[in-house]
Amino acid sequence: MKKFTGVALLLIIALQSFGQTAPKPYGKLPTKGQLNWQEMGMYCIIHYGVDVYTNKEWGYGDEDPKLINPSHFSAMQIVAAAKAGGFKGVVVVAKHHDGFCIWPTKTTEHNISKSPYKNGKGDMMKEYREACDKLGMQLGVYCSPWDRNNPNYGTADYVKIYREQLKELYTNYGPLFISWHDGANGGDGYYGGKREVRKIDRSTYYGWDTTWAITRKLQPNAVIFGDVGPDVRWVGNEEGHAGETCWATYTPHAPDEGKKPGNGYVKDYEGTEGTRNGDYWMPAECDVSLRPGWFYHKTQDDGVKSPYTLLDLYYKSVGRGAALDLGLSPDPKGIVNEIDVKSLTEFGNLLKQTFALNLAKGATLTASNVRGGNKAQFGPQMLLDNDRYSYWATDDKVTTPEVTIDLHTPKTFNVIRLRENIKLGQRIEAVELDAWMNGKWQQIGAATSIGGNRLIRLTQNITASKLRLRVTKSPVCIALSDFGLFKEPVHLTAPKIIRNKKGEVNITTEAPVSSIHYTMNGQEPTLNSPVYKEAFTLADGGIVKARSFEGKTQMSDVSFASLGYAKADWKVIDASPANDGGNRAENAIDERAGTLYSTLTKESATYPQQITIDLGKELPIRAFGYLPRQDKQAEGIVDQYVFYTSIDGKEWTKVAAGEFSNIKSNPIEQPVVLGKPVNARYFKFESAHVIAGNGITVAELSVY
Ligand code: FUL
Repeated sequence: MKKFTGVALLLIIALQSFGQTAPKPYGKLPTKGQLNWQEMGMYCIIHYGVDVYTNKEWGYGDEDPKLINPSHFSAMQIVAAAKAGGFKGVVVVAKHHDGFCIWPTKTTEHNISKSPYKNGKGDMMKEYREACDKLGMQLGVYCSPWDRNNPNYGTADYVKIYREQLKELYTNYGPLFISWHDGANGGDGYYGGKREVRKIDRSTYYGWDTTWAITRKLQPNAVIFGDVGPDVRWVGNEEGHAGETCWATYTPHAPDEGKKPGNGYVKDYEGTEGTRNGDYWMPAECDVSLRPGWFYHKTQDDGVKSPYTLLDLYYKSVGRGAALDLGLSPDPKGIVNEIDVKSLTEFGNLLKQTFALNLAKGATLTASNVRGGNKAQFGPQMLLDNDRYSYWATDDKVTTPEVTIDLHTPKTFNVIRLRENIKLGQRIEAVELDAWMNGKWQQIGAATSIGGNRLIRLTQNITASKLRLRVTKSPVCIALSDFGLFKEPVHLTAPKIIRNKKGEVNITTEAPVSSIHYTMNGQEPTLNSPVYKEAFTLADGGIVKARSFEGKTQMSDVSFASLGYAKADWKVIDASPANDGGNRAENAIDERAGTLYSTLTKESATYPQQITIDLGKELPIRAFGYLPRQDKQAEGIVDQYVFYTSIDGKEWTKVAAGEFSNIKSNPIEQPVVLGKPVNARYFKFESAHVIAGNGITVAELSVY
């Protein structure tokens, strides 16, 4: 009997301290594929295809496969560029909206075998597979659902073709970590020569459930990305940032009440924050391009994001529990341009320098509560091992515990990292962080929605030897797996370049620096370049590059502005009536991106609508620029345009017409380069089509 009680007692103790007492999971939980995706944190999406040679963002579908003849295509070089940036994988655009397939598919003739590349024997997907294997990178695929080439697009036959394409990609190029499904659809296209608009029901046409079942079967460990997931959701912008609060759970909603949401048919702005206690574990992916556009355009060589801009995006995506999906754009030669490689490599180095050393290593941690008193399994020292799934847990009733971190000696840091063991769900809603400074606790930071990864980046360096983390809101007991302290290398922020309506260029910095140097010949500013002392006039426009310096050794990233003609003497001489919200036509030429010319009305509008401008004198014109509204609204954004010019304001010549591709998701300035330069004193911007609403909106028009 005695023996029996002893064994039972031991058993009870054992059960209490191990396994059995682990907290109950909370809410929706990630799958194996989603855990892998979370651990990756960042990957690149590669856009290379016919658009590189036609200088478009969305090909029409009538492009000649013979355009694909790159002299130096190298999947190794491209994947290595991503790796140098610290990225863990690549998503390859195997087919974009233009329908051209970069693998020898059996589903359509419109593929690489019809191109001169390797005499029609090429297979770029295979080359990416091999490069990823050699470099230890993961591979994913993007195959555009919208296909502007396929004659069957819009019918059930096309959906079968699309699924066949996915099957080929899944079968021949796995293992894949992601299958990426785009929601974009502009309607019109070549469609086998019909050149017409084809409308689909975005809620039902693709039969997503059936398509996803194919992914599950052939690539069970891949996550499926789309506006509606189901594994990873679109964050709702192409700027690369998630919400300050960002939940891993999400319930997508259709724009129209009672309808089923689908890719391209969702209230996409809701993806930025996600849904607390949403119906699905569906964390956000932040896709953003290294360049202004997704495809390579020579004219955008100056627009490559700098290492510190990328670092900022890293904090706003990966640092908010989302993933960073950075667009790389191989050039016409078929490789990532050296400007891009330089920025990627420097960004990768910045990440390494920042995160190599966890300054909290070796600290003594004291928690206000440890689950079941079982320090060996649930104690706070679990925060400092490198295991994302070992964790500090509290008793069921304790939801707002705190832990002090004694660093023993003063440490200087500006980044704090927190992670939950997401195998038990996303639990914590808010935390606050204090440092022991000048004899008392002082709050230095706070965060909401912790999840798989949360980085708090302080605007100042803090030096302290004792810290305290307080969980201030959680519906259940906590399961926190990581506490990190890091310090970014010292850096100067790049100056801002702004031109006013008078044509004066101002270059400013957030804080004083010892000097700002600038160039106007396209070259990188050095200490030998002219020093910026005061505003200067740049009537004819040009490229201004600036950089701040502290002493002789420390320098910032280069900032850059491509400016058109100054607008001091410009006048609006005619325009479709502005609405009564004060959105006058003059706002389109006031050099302020934040003000709007708008003709939006509640009633239906009549098109075309236009704005006509007098430049004050005759000027040679190479290109126009249309900057859409920058306030995240879609109403009135023009996606089909015509530009006219005139010498005398009476006789007009149509000099350009076309489509602003992808302007909804990526509302940057749209360049319209003329076939050949023209001389004119007047120009007219006309539109007969907008992406939403009745009427047009213009943030700014420029002439280059
Ligand atoms: C968008 C597309 O329309 C763009 O062209 C690009 O491929 C981007 C990644 O997704 O929705």
